[in-house]
Amino acid sequence: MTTPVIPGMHPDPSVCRVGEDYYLVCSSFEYFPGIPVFHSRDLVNWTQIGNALDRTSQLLLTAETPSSAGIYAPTLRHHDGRFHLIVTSVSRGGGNMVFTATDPAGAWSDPVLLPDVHGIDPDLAWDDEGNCWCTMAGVHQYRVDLASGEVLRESQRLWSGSDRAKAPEAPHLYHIGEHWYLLIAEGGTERGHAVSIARGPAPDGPFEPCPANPVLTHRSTYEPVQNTGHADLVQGPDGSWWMVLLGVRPGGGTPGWHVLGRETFLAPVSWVDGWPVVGPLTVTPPWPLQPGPVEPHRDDFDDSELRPNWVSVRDRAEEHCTTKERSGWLTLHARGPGLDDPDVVFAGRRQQHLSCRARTLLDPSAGSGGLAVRFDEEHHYEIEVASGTVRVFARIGPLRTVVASRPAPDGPVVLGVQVDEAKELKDARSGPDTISLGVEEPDGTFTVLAALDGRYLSTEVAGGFTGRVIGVYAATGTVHFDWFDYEPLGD
Ligand code: 6LW
Repeated sequence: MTTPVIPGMHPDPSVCRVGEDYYLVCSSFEYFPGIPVFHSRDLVNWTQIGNALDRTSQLLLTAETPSSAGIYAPTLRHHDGRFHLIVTSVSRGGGNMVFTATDPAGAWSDPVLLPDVHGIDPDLAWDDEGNCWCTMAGVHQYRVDLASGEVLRESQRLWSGSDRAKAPEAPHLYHIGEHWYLLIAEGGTERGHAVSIARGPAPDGPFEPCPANPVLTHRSTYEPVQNTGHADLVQGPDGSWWMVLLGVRPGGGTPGWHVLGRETFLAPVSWVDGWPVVGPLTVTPPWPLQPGPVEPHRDDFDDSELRPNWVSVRDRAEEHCTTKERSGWLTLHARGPGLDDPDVVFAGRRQQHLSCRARTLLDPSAGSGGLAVRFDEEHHYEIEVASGTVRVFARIGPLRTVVASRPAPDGPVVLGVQVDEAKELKDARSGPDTISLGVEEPDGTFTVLAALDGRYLSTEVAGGFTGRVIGVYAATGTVHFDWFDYEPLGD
C-alpha cells in the first residue's frame, strides 16, 4: 500500500519551496493551535516545526464553532521575502484572512481580514506586475491588496470544472512557462474526488480545460488510497514536478470506513504537450531521502510547552491546560462535563497509524478524567477514572453508554488504548478496526475492559472533514498526567 507522506488528519495540503527547503500546511478545523506547519528537504520526510495560528488573536474558536467547521484549506506561498498564508475561518465573525511570517516556524502575524472576499479555499498568486490574484472555490477570482485586505477587482467566474462534476474547489494558480495553470479539485471530497486542470494566457484566463481531465482520480478503482484530490504542485530538488494531495485509506468491508481523516500523499508529475500527467502515488522519488528527527514515543511533559503535534479542542487556555503547574506533569482543569461538551478540556494528537497503541499515567486524586479516542462531540470512546472506578464509555451519535467498569487500582493509574486494523474480513460488513480500552495492573499486565468496533469513529459514520485524535481530558476537578506514549504498531 502507498503510505502517506504525512499520515493522520492532514488534509488540503499546500506546499511551497524556498531554496532547498519545503514547507507544507494543512487544514485544522476545530483544533487549536491551528494550521500545522511542516518542513522537509525531500518532500517525503516531513517534520512539524510549528502551528501558524497559536494565539487567540489569530484564531478564536468558541463553543459556537461546530466540529468540522473552523479553519479550512490554507494556501502557503513565499513572495517578496515573506511567507503568506491564507485561510478561511468557517465560524461566526470568520471569513478569509491572510497571515505573514519571515520564519514559517513562527511567529506568524495577526490576520489581515478580507471581508469582501467570499467563499472557501482561497489561493494566492502574483503576476509579474505585482498584482495579487485571490482565486476561490467555485471557481471565481478577485484581485486584492493584501496589505489592506481590500478587493481591487470584483469577483469573476473563471471555470466551473468538468461537465456535471460537483464542487469545483481547492484552486491553485501557477505561472509555468508560457501558460497560467488553474489546478482544481472536483467531484466532492468523498469517493468521487478528482484533480483537474485548465490553462490560459493570463492569471484571469480565459482558461481552456485539459482534454485528459481529470488528471488524477482513484474513483471506482481498487486503489487502496481513495478520495484523492485537493492538490498543490511543487518542483522537486532536481527540478522535476510533484503534487501533494489528500487521500484516505478506507478499511473493512462495504462501504469502507476511513478513520484517520484525510492524509497527505505525494505523486510525480510529468508534462506532455504542456499538460501534467500525474501519478502513481509514491514515497520514493529519485533523489536521496533526508529523514528528519525521529519522533519519540513518549511525551514526558517535562517542557514548558507541549510539542507542536499536540492539539486541543477549540482553545488551550493555560488556566485549563498546562505543564507549568506540576513539574513534569500535564495538568488539566475541567470546565465542562467532558467529551460531549464543545468546551472539553482535552489535549491529544492525531492517530496517524492504522494500528497503534497509546498509554498514559493519570493521577485522579483531585478529579476525574481519562484517555479518549475522539472524532467529535458525538463520536468518541474513552476510558475514565472517577471516584475509585474505571469506566469505558462509548458515545455514538445520540447514544452514550457505559460499556465496562471495574474498581480502579489505588493511586495513579496507567490507562491504555490499542487500535488494531482489521487484517481479515469476516464478511462484507466487517469494520475497519478494533479499539481496545483497558488498564494496567500493578504487576504491569494490561487488562482490556472493552474491545469496540472502530467503524463508529470513522468519517463514514460521524461525517465531516476530520479524523481521529487520541488524547487526555478532564471531566471534573483537576487531573494530572505524568506521561503519554503513542506507538505505531506495524506500518
Ligand atoms: C475544503 C475543500 C475540501 O475546504 O474539503 O477536499 C474542505 N476538499 O476544498 C475542508 O477540508
